[in-house]
Amino acid sequence: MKRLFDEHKIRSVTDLDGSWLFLTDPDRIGEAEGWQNGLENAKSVIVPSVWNNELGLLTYEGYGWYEKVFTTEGGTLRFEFGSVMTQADVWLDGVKIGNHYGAFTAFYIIVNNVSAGEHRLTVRADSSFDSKSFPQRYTDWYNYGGIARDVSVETLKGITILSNHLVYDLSEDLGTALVHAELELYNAESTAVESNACVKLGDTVIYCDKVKLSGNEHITVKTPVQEIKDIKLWTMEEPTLYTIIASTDTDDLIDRTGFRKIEVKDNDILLNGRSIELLGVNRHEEHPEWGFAFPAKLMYRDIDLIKDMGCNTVRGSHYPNSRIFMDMIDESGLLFWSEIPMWGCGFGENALKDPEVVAKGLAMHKEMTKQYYNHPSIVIWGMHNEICTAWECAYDITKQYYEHLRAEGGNRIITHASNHPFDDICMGFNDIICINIYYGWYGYRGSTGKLSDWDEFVVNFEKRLKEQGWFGKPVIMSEFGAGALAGFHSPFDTVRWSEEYQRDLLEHCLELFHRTDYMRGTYIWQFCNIRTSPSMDINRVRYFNNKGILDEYRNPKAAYYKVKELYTRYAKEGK
Ligand code: ADA
Repeated sequence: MKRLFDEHKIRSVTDLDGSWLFLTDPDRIGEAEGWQNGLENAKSVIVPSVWNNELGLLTYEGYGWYEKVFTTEGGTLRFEFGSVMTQADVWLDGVKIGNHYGAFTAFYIIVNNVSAGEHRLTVRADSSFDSKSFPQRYTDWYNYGGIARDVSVETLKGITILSNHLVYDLSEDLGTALVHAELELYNAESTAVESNACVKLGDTVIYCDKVKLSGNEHITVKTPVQEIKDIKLWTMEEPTLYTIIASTDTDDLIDRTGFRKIEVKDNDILLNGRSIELLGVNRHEEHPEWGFAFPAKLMYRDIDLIKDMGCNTVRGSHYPNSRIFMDMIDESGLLFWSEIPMWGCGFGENALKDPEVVAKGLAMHKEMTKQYYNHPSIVIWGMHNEICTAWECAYDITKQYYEHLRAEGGNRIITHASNHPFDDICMGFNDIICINIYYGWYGYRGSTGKLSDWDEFVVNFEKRLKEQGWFGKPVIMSEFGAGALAGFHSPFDTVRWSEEYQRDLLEHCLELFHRTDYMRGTYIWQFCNIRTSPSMDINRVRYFNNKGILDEYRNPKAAYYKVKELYTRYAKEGK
């Protein structure tokens, strides 16, 4: 299930989820031996899934081959893959048709002149790392491999719609919107075609005109600006969504959007003109049984738990989440932070100075903004997380990514999550300043390991903000927390790994950040425990990151109830 609604009523779509053949290729001999012409001695697996949950394959890293036979009426086909981890090579009937890098965004491949009948689709997923990988090998989540989100094949006819952004600008009183669409059109025929192209927003036609494209031509149409009155806003309490239907004589694309305004003004974050305090958690789209092939039913459960805790926002750490989850978030009224998997000190200086790596990150940002543009719940774009932002090379990257997100990312706040509060040189770009730091858990130079380190931090960081001229930008504590082993209790408040220590640390932090005027929000690390990479070594008991306020099966720890009490109170009293 790709979305919560049908994206097409005219275009014919065949779901390719379900049973596929699967074979590992640890010696990387498959292509030379012609596996793209048919897999032998393969087993049957269910797609979407990750292979690490198959018996004996938990730690398998490298090539995994998948094959599916399907039937088509023929013509121009568009194959869409929601997520292949991390690199995909794709063949149709033994002929290579495409390649994609990046685990967390969708990609598609168009093939013309396919004959009617049965065909074989082969995918080789590669989960291995090299010096240019995103993320790099050293990372604090599990490196799953496989086809983790849905696959489909569609038949394209005549002039078709590849993407559609609904761009809008709200009036001062937020009651009227100036809207236009950016429609990406493709002629699936090899000869010229003329067609009507229309865009409807709810019941209102905002564009309808004749378009003519030459054979296989690909264009983007920016439609004229229209004024829409009596806008019903997307708010946290009433997240009103509008359906956007783009259509031609032979094709369509359906999506949803919502009208809302997010802005930063005088040390404040405003949603639809109202000051908000971000009360959030970081969440990985991960479960020990399913890895990154996260079931839709459980997504709803996570959202219920997040809302029950009193949160009004989630950070999709550390990569674009599935579109269906974003549909649910749009409906929930939660605000969302979306980012790319540019994670941490895994990206050393060599990687950050490598133009290929930088370009890969930019390509990921481009895919994220293109695919997620219409989701109203996404109010924050995250450029990167905990790379060494004290370095000049990080400054250049940040500038490049910021410029792209500003130009292409719609009405969103742009930031990065920094663990360099005292020597970061990139914060000047950001609309809000976001800090990840773990006093009371990790030992930092100069820290005493006590919770009072936090109080000193708040004072010292304010000094730095003033020195740099950044004071006045809202500050968000984007990560802080402590590990707790579910079920381990201690009456002594200093015993690490106990549920009580985690609860008390979070209480200390939340109370301090809530009463600190220059701070405007918190994202606790983290919603629930996650399986992590063996590269984290003994730092991670059970090879899990245990800082969840729920365990990995979503059972609450003591901190859950404390967070719920505090977030509920903060929402009532305001900042
Ligand atoms: C970092 C990182 C998280 C997680 C966390 C931790 O801040 O961004 O992904 O690894 O540290 O638990 O140490």
